[in-house]
Amino acid sequence: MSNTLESTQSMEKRQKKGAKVYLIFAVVLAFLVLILVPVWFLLDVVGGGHSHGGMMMSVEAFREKLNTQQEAYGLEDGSIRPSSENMVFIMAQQFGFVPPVIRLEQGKHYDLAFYSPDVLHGSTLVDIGGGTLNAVILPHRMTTMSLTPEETGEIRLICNEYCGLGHHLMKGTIIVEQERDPLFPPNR
Ligand SMILES: [Cu+2]
Repeated sequence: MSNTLESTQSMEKRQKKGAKVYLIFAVVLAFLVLILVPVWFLLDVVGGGHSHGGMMMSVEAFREKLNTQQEAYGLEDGSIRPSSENMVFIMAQQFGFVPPVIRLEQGKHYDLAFYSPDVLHGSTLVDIGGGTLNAVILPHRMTTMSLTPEETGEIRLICNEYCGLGHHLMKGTIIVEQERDPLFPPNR
């Protein structure tokens, strides 16, 4: 009788010990994940799309790039028609994208460089070939995203990271224009 009692007690002890080991393991694992998530973000393991995050830049330096781009490719309607040979600079800020309308050429490869001068934003290109492209836009860092639009039409650009009261207003448009005849470039 006392023997059975003893073995039951030691079994309970063992079970408790086992539970403790599990608990410690779980806590350690939770900590590891907690620490690794920001590291993954920086290494671009999570976040999706073909995006590259991380190049630090001052707001002034990025504005300078925007101005140069506007002078070279700005159109009267406020949109830009950039060359695929240069990086396309886009400011993601509270609460909009600058420039708000970007004209790209069908079939050309573009590198879009997003930059946030204020808080964390996320840029999502909706409806490209039935999918979406996402990038996390960290403040004061330039994040690039590659895109080769195959179909003409409009691609919506929205913010996917709550960034304040006007978050839902944060929208832009990419207009994919027909492939151009290199001998007859469009009027600027
Ligand atoms: Cu936002």
